[in-house]
Amino acid sequence: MKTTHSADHPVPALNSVPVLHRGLKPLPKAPVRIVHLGLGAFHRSHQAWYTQHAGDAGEWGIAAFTGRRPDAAEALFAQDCLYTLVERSAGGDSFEVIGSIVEAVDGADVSSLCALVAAKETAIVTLTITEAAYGLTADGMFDPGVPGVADDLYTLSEVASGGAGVPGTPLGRLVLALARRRDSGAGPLAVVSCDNLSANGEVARRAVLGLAAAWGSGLAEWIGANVSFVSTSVDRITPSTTEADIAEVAEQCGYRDSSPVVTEPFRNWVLSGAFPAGRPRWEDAGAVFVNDIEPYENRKLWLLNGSHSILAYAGQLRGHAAVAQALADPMCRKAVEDFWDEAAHHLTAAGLDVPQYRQALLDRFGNARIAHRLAQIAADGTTKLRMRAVPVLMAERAAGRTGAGSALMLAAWIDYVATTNDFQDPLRLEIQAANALKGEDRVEALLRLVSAGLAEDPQIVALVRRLPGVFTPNAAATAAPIRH
Ligand code: CS2
Repeated sequence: MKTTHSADHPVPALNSVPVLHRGLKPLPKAPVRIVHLGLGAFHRSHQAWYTQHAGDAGEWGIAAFTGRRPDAAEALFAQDCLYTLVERSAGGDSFEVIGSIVEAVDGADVSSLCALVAAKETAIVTLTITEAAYGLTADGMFDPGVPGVADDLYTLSEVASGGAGVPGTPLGRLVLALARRRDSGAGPLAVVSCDNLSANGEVARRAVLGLAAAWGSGLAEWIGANVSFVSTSVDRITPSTTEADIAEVAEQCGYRDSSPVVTEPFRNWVLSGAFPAGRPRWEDAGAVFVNDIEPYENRKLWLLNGSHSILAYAGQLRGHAAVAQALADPMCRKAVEDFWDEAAHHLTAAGLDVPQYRQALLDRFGNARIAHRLAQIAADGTTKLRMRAVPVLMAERAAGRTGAGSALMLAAWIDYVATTNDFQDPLRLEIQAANALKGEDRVEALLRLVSAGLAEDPQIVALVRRLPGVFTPNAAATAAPIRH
């Protein structure tokens, strides 16, 4: 339904027009029974979509809190939390208004978070807080020394003994809210991590219990007995929204939406764990509940996310900006296929159908209408490579092979951080310090930031050291790391 608007007839706001794209008027807002931390595009294209499509959607509303900034909550609040999901296939776009988010709140509003988590009706807390926000050491353990975490440990112990203060990290805030739930007697609930980490439920449990120890008075024990940590594998490619996307929605839908989300038609959600206070019938929307999530998790983290990281670093070194463009470059494509061959040796569980999954990935990545920026994927390399390159490299070496395909992902990252200052990483300062070193020391220091085990194996260091420069044809000219 294409519409023309003029100065006399400006485009109306989304929440002021009848919502036609679901073929019905907006449903009454569902009551809040899910609290979400990390209101971003991915939550809106994935968990909010599944909740809207659950058979009992009318009973499950989401209150979503932002992370660092209030902007996304303010923009959504101004349009009654409704937004347009643009499903972008190679052949065209389709539009749907999503209404499952019923409250959008600034993450800094910790008292609202506490009130909602302490409410009896709340059954689930979902998380998309990024891999880096779990504050883990390179070996995957809880790290009390991470700056935000250290501050929160102090704040939580102060508040527990009657002092003032507000935790700053999402998990610090969650621990405070769980303490309030215990006090209110509202009973058990499920925490569902939707971040790209292996065993993300277990990782979330470790991080929450680590922080809860600072509270004392048996909070960690209460969490251990009452909070279920569900592991999930989540999948839906969702690039950041652009001004052109906003203009397209106005043009095609005839209303103004400040916060549309553009995503691919494909989506997948595999979950494992208990929901002691109930859950939406997400299976109606295609979610799958399994006992053993590890094979699915590994398939997704290695094949999809791993190849994304190769394309992000190698692709940018080769002058590409988006996934489809990098994949069309034979050199990047070969690196992806070589890594997939290695990963496939360790994806042997029944039903994984790796060849079909690889083909589907080539089709999904090749959808050039999805402008998935490599710079977006390149962020937080130290944390991501730990999940994406290291397990395959280690498994290959344990099987007596070199692991050169996985090592190339690490080498591309090592080159990438040498050629740009423009990257985001929780260990940014440490990367810059390592970059100032020379030759083998530099490679070893960078590998150590990803995983201590890599740096301590001289054969791995030697292997990775031989690879830099592969994606930079003029490596000789650019080999010297830039000074930061
Ligand atoms: C990407 C993921 O940014 C990244 O690191 O690999 O966000 C990826 O697009 C999603 O996991 C797809 O489900």
